[in-house]
Amino acid sequence: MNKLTLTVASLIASIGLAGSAFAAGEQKVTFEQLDTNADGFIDRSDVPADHELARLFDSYDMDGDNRLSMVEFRNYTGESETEEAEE
Ligand SMILES: [Ca+2]
Ligand SMILES: [Ca+2]
Repeated sequence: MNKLTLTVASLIASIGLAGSAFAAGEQKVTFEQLDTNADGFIDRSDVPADHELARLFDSYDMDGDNRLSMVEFRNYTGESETEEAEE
């Protein structure tokens, strides 16, 4: 019986841990933070494998060049500034 209680307790503890880890992953990162080699684009290699953007990369790579420009990244962050349109 004690064993069961312990198991349940550790289960609840691990759910709590997973929950806080998930919350931390929800934090928005900036373009500069993800563009680790500072070439002005976010490549797949710039995105940490455990970041949600690694999963969503294709959906935000609008022109299919396998990298995210500032404009494409803003679609992800929800910002819709179009004042500095760089080509
Ligand atoms: Ca880059
Ligand atoms: Ca692109």
